[in-house]
Amino acid sequence: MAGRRVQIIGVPMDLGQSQRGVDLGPGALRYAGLATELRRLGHEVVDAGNLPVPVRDSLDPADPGRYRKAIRQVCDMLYRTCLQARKDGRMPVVLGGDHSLAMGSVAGSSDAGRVGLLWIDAHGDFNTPASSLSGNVHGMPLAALLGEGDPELVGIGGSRKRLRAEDVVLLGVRDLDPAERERLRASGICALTMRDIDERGMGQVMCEALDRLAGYDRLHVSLDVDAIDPREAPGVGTPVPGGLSYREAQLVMEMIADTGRLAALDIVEINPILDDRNRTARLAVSLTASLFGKRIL
Ligand code: 6HN
Ligand code: MN
Ligand code: MN
Ligand code: MN
Repeated sequence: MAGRRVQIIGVPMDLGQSQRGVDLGPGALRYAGLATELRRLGHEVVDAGNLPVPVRDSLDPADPGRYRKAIRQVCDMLYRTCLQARKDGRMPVVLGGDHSLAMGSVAGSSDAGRVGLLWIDAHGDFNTPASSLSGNVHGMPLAALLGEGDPELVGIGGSRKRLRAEDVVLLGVRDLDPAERERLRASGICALTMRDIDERGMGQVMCEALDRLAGYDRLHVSLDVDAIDPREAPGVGTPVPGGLSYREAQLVMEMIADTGRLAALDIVEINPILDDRNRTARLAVSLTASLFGKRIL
């Protein structure tokens, strides 16, 4: 997949969760050499800088809405930015920031026509305010994209249901809240869990994921870095043991690259404050390189 035109969009947003530091993710990914690596692979890269995101300390910490209004505004802005990037012939690569930003980026992808969504995450992000134990919005974006939950979040980028259950594959799941788990089971979403990967191997599971998404010309990949095992990726706010190994994660990216159908990428939930000398961001850059066509041989 040589010669893609890419637009990097930073979204330094930490409003969707409680652990501070994920707003520093875009810088960490840039310092780890994301643009350089993509250019080395023959892609043309424009870095659009960061979207203006309210600093959390400037907002009311007692906000009963958990910053939903501000998150909504940022996501609406990201939605429009992604649409414009596509109009300019560029593929959006969105640097988070917490995963709530995907309500904007995926809405942008789905506006351009049918899109298959591969949500790579230790979590389901399928809570609604009613099912969530934490109240944190970063546990809700996938539900909102399917039209469920707080109308403020469901309406991002205009008020329609963005995706159907069959448009989505979840990969790497291993930590669901009790009510979220029931919601996910009832939804009909294809969730490929760590157990599936243990039993059948990553190669087989990725074949199944790509089979499910075979009817889509465009794939949106939303990579929550906590999908990867915390031994490899310690710089995340919600680490869960038992995640993807280094090679499993690379294979996921390599197999998506082979489809030639990548349409957009989010890289979210990197927390540089919790990281070990930017190791997690460097891993994310290496995975992005595989996704953009870097091959072993
Ligand atoms: N993420 N299920 C938990 C919650 O608070 O709703 C964790 C969500 C994590 C979200 O990592 O993007
Ligand atoms: Mn997530
Ligand atoms: Mn997660
Ligand atoms: Mn949890």
